[in-house]
Amino acid sequence: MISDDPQFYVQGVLKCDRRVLAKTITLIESSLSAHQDLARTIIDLLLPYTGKAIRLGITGVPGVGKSMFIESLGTMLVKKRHRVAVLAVDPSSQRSGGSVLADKTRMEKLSIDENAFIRPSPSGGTLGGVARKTRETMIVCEAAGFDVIIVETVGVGQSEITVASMVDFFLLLMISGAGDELQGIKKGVLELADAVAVNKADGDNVEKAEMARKQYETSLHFLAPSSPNWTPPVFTCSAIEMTGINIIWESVLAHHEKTNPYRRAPGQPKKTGSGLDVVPCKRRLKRTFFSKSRSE
Ligand SMILES: Nc1nc2c(ncn2[C@@H]2O[C@H](COP(=O)(O)OP(=O)(O)OP(=O)(O)O)[C@@H](O)[C@H]2O)c(=O)[nH]1
Ligand SMILES: [Mg+2]
Repeated sequence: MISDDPQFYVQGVLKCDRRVLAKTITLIESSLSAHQDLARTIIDLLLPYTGKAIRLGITGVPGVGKSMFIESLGTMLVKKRHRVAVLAVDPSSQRSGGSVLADKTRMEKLSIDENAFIRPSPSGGTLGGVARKTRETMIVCEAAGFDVIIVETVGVGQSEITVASMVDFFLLLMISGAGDELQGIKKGVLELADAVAVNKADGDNVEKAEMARKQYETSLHFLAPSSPNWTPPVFTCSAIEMTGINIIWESVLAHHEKTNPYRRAPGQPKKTGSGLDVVPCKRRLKRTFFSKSRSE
């Protein structure tokens, strides 16, 4: 049963009632115009409760280990008392039902953690449509109190650029032993990255991963940095062995400090007397958000 009372959803989301949270996202993903109108009203009412989360985008070619990396990072973060929401952007996918389960099994620990929430890609649709749904779903998750939102995107074409524009930090995962062409990574994507991590640095692969790390460091040196006060670092990590994950998270936090000096660390209480005019800022954000949604 779909209720048509926006307050039913708003109050449920604010209490982080998972059933209501899932229903709200279903409304956002619905193509019925009545559902979309209701979703828009709900988002409008939830917007004042957002702005506290760190949004992290993760990209890389299929099989590079994005889901496994998110499983490792996510379980580490919930141990640090963060609340983690994981969303996926894959406009090429028609997945629903069964493959939801497939994605969840790759995040076995995270999917059963009460401080985590995993939502697979909305099935089908254009990239613009999927991006709008993802942007709105991020807002709902933030309002529900998730302070780290991780978006997994498949490394094909335009979707990285779209996701990079929606997140605070964009991490590119690579593997060693495959040339850039093989990994389908264009120079443009490397330019968008706030950090690069060579995954699967385990077993016999440790040395090769370190060599690849150095190569990417050199390549990045010749590119214009994404921000004047941030040089993208290059790491090695193993999602399976959970090594190198913490240092990447520290880099996310360092980037957050440097590029958002007025923002709080995720989940931290509001500082009082900061002198910042929050309300006009939110209004501006809201305007930008809706003008973007409409143009898609
Ligand atoms: N050795 C090793 N294997 C890994 C590591 N991370 C992932 N894998 C393996 O790589 C394969 C793909 O991992 P996924 O996490 O599903 O990769 P993905 O990038 O999410 O793939 P798509 O969602 O299909 O794009 C799986 O068989 C994993 O077990 C790692 O750190 N080391
Ligand atoms: Mg995956």
